[in-house]
Amino acid sequence: MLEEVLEGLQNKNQKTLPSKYFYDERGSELFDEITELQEYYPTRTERKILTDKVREIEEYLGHKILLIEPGSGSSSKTKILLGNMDNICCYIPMDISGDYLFRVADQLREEFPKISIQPLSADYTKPFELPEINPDARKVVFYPGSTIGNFKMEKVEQFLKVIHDIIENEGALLIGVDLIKDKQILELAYNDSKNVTAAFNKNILHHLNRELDLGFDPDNFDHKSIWNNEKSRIEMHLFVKKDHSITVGGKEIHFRKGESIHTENSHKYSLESFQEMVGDWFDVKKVWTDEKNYFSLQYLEPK
Ligand code: AVJ
Repeated sequence: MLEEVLEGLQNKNQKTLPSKYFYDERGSELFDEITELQEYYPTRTERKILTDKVREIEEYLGHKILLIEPGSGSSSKTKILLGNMDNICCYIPMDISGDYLFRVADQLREEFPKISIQPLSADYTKPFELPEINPDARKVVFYPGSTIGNFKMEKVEQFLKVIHDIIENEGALLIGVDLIKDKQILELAYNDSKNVTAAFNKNILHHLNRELDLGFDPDNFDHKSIWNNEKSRIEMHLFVKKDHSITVGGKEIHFRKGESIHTENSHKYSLESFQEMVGDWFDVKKVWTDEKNYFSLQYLEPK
């Protein structure tokens, strides 16, 4: 962790921090709050697509499904599928944090007694193995939230390869993909009026202070998210308000007034650019969108 943080902060042109460090307990709470904000359209829109299209989704997925969800968290969107489809025999929620995962799994067993719930505590960004349950069921990976948009290009490829291997020839991938739209709508979704996203962004500093005993003063930074049109992504930054320094692993890091720490990328796609990105591994077989074309849920089969 120290090494990664130091590497990002020693970057000459643009300081960075790994976005995975947003998510301590407070960070997860703040993210949940973000998903309920008026300006943050993705969660609401994806849930509506799932609810409205569940009959069609059921048809595409086939009759005996083993549903696998990398990074399942509270499984809140998955409940829409589990509760409304009759063809899911088993569900494998996956997360790095085991405690929370097993607690959620117990709740799911109570809520969906007919579905076999088999949590798997693993890092899905690296190759992993599934427990050998129901070999005749069709393996379908569910990856909502447009989380794929947070990955760097190498990580996208790695992820697609891992999923392609896991589902085998007969499986499928059901994935949430956020779409390009007006810059103003995008920027508001990541610069909300209640400053919840600002607190979420600054929480990375609190988290690192605690874990690595660093001396970040979050008040020395301003949150701002910017649409980068060339790279088709929202970038979250923490802008330095005044010159100051902190010590990280014995090294002094200087922050110049006006520079920023780049903390997250959230890529947005057109239907074409997404198809092209996954094209070496998957065929897009069906796309569902909302009426404003803000968000899409896509059904992919392996090549
Ligand atoms: C976790 C990928 C769904 O990129 O929209 C929300 C993270 N960051 N607001 C996104 C996030 C700031 C979010 N995802």
